[in-house]
Amino acid sequence: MRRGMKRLVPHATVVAAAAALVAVAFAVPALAGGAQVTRGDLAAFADGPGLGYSDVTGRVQMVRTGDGKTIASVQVAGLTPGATYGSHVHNQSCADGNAGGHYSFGHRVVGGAGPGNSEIWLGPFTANAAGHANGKATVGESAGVTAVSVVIHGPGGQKIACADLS
Ligand SMILES: [Cu+2]
Repeated sequence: MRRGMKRLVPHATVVAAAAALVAVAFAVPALAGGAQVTRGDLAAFADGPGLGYSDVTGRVQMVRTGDGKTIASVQVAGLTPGATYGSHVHNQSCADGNAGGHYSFGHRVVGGAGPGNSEIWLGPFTANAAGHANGKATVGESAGVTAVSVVIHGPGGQKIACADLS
């Protein structure tokens, strides 16, 4: 009887270890392998042409890294040389209320900007002589599901262009 029990205990241990390995196998792709990358193309907002920005183009990218950071970047063309622009991650799609307001974590984050350092700001940036500019933001938390678009604001604050992230 005792010998039988002794055989059962190691067996149970092996089963538990195998179960733990399976759990790790499922968890690892979501972390290490699983940086989530979303991208989008910039298009001028309806007001853009009236403000002189009919041909703003560019690309945006947002990476939610496996270690819980968010890296948002933008490359823009068609800007006014020497002018300075704002750019933020917004909380509605471009076609939904002109992308709504700024995405906010609701609390301070490392690298955050805006009210309470709770937002993701890719600017301000200034266009070069060719009308090109780059912007980037890195924050220490993974952006939530409502971080869905990136807006470019003109020097007067107007929303001139937008990209949906998908
Ligand atoms: Cu904005």
